[in-house]
Amino acid sequence: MLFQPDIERMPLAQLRELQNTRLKHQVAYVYERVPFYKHKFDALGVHPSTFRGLAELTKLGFTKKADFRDNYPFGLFAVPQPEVARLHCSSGTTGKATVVGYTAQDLDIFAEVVARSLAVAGCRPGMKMQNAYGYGLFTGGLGIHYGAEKLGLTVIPVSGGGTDRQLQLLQDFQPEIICATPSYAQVLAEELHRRGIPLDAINLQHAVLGAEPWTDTIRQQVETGLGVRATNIYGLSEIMGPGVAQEDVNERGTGSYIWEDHFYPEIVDKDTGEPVAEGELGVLVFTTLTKQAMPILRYWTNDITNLYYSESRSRTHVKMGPIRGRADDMLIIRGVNFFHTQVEDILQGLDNVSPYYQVVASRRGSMDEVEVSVEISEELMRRLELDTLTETSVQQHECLRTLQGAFAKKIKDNIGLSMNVRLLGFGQLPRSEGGKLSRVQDLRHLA
Ligand code: ADP
Ligand code: K
Repeated sequence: MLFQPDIERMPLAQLRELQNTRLKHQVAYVYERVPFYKHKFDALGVHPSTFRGLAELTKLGFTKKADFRDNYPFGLFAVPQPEVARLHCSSGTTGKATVVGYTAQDLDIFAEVVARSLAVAGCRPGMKMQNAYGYGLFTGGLGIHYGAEKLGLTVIPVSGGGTDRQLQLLQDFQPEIICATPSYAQVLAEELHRRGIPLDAINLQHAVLGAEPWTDTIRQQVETGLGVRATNIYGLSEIMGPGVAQEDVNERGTGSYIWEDHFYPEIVDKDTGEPVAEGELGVLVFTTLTKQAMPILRYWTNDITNLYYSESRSRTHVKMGPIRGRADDMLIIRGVNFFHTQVEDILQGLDNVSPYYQVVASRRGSMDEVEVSVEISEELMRRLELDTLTETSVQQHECLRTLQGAFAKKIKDNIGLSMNVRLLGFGQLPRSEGGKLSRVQDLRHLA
């Protein structure tokens, strides 16, 4: 099902024309209304009367997180406050939260791209959706909510957390869809199993997961644990919120469509800011094409991914690969760059481990060290008759030492770094409490 077939299947040439017209308009609009952009464009020698559109996009420089901070709270707004229908904040995962605003038209478009995304995820009018994204200043809850209503779903606005109630509602209301962060969907899958609730006591078919990086390791756990097909939804407050990009339920694993008619994406080199070749990894940069309250030109998201026009696609829009992590989450260990999602990826190929892990970087003397903690599976705990797992139990069981060695070797082979592997018992690592979960700790500045 296509929510907006004419847009979703628009021939690329026509899409480019539409983007070009919208971009020129957006540039003229911010030049007139937002002093930040006027000063910036004056300094860069860009003027709306001569700006040629997409061909000159890179002339516009970048907008960065610091620009939001410097203009806190409303300095980047392009409309007078009475025309702002709603305010949201980014969740502030990295530093001070940024404020974003929407006109009534922005909110309509927000709902439209979310509705489009949910349809791509396999949701159909008439289905029930349990929305376990946090409601409030975070764009996730309300963003999904209005898009779901627009598509014609019955929304259950439970918000994040409260696992007992979540599981109860899944059984009582029989929703076909759950929306959550991937780390919270893991918790729901795990708890369902732990409490012995059989899969046929619930009716889920689809899980729409986003707001943090995740890999196929989690997809597999959630899909089996909840009996769903799990797809990726991506977005960020500065640009809109969830619904900037969405993975197709029938094209899982091949990337997520970016809704290019509203959000123009680029990938640039994280050090030079220069555009990279199609398919190469780099920093994702977005330009809004239709925003009224807070248009943002060339926003440096800090998210690392790649863009490509995939062979297998039912829509014309570009796809982005999974977010590998944020540029500022990337650990540089003894000169080697790596993201925690690479560790997550490796877990999938290993037996007897759970999909829970944590990465801690520290410094001993002048040496960087990384410790990866991973939980062994519940099943293996049972087989070895262990309640908890300690260093001694690892020494006592040869199979645990083998597992530890195999994991360390896979890390070394795949990432190119030696890391200390610590095995933990099932349930010993922190779980999501309903929102985003941090899986990396960098303690090197403490040394
Ligand atoms: P914050 O940056 O404070 O977390 P937001 O709530 O706006 O604020 O979150 C947007 C960010 O969340 C993105 O820039 C990205 O880093 C992350 N994110 C959102 N969706 C996904 C996704 N599907 N996969 C990976 N990361 C995601
Ligand atoms: K953000």
